[in-house]
Amino acid sequence: GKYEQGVLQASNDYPCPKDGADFVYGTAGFRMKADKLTSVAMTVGILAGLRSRKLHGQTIGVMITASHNPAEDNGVKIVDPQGEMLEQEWEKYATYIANAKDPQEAQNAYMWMIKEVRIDQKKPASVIFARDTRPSGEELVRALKTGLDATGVTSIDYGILTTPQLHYLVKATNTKDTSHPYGEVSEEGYYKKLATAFATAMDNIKPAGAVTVDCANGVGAPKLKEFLKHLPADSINIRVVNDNISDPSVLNNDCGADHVKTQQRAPAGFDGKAYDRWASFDGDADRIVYYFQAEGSIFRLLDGDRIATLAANFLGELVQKSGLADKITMTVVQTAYANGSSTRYIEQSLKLKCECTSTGVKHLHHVAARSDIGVYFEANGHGTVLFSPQTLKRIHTHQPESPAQLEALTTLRALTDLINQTVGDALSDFLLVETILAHKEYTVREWLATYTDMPNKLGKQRVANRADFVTVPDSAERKLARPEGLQERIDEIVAKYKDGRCFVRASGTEDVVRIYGEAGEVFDCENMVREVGGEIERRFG
Ligand code: NG1
Ligand code: ZN
Repeated sequence: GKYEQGVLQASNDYPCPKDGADFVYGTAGFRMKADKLTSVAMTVGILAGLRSRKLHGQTIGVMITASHNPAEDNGVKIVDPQGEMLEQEWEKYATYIANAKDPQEAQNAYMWMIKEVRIDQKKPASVIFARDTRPSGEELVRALKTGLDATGVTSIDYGILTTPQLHYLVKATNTKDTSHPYGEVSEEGYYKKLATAFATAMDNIKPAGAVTVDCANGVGAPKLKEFLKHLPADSINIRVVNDNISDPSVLNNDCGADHVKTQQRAPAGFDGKAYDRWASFDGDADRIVYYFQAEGSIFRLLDGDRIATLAANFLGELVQKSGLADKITMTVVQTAYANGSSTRYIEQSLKLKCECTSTGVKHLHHVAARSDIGVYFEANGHGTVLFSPQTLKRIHTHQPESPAQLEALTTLRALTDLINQTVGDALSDFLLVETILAHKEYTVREWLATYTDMPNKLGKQRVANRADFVTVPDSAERKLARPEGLQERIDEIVAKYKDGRCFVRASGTEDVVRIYGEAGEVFDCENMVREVGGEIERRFG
């Protein structure tokens, strides 16, 4: 073979830690304390190269980030050719190579992969990579590059980027010589695509007034500022806060989308007056939530459910006004954590189809990709809109029959470029929301008033073994199959509360089971979730 010697050498340079860390490629790739991750980054270089070779030299992406986690964490994640997440089948290969205990085992694992997946080592391999602002990223990039170089992979280091920017570049690279290039293959090209689309979508429309963006002191800050240079002055009245990327200790600290969503309160540095519009990105700028304070400092969150309903509503109107209503259907995809009122609003007011999937973006993305237009968001603010290739073609070839149809169609076309269709993208989603608010002349108050959230609570409970909590297949994790009898007990508790809904599942990212509940009254909701939590603690804690 060609590169076995290289694998041995690279694995010598970056040996697996002696304490035998059990690395697992999960929903967020590999993620942990950064100092444990060096050997893993090297093996990801090897694996990304194999993946590219297997796919006839198509370009694969590697992103180094730990998103909303603390600064001392980091992560490594592989991006497939169209900007999607790594195919599930390959997660176990990534796990397998990362856990090779010594150089010999690493070499064996590599050779096993070549045979198992039938990889032609003579095929070209191409990988592009980037990292967020975490200082540990530099060392991880060196390790990654060692794995790539050792196995003859052509690579490009894009330096510091947001996660969605790397996804964009992967797709742009792989489509550049096709009849439908996704965009110019550069960071600049990403800004130009968004800026042009935003300007078109906002043509003759008055911007929605001042907005403040909390960038979690992460990579979103410099990138948002860079993007703004591509917009004509006055096209948006924006202020960027929590933009300190020189002090790692402040990254995601008391700020950012995850903090705002989970704490249900404004970030550090919040100085908004009543009804001022604020948004928060997370640490790698793939999530966004909006919020404001009502009178009496009451905090109001406009989360992923709100962005999904806003987007679905507006896109539905545009499709109709363009004269495409009988040709294009739309689906909204949510998880069980979406507020029940948002689901009812989508089905009953917007009259759209709504589907529920398991937690995790890859599940939502997959279901959304089956529709003409698929709007998907997790409540935490990660999401986007997918247009099927056929729908894109329809939108671009449709002949408008009136000036009004042309106007709607022009906006709709611009939105297909404004929306990052590879992955949730805080910057792109931000521009989408700003566009919609401007068109609809909505203030945050009017946006919130589209429907009223059910009182809800997300609790968690430590248990002896969370793997004992198994959900019923195809239930979108809303029902437990095991432990035996627990679901029946939960149903009994829920039945006591008016309009109660409650489900329990094992977290994929924390050593807890999550308990989510909704009920007609705040008091009932609190009691119901507490009662279910108590039951679990008593029997399984
Ligand atoms: P888990 O820990 O499996 O519930 C959490 C979030 C998901 C998703 C993943 C990160 C909730 C209830 N769950 O999953 O939405 O963001 O982390 O991949 O917020
Ligand atoms: Zn993120």
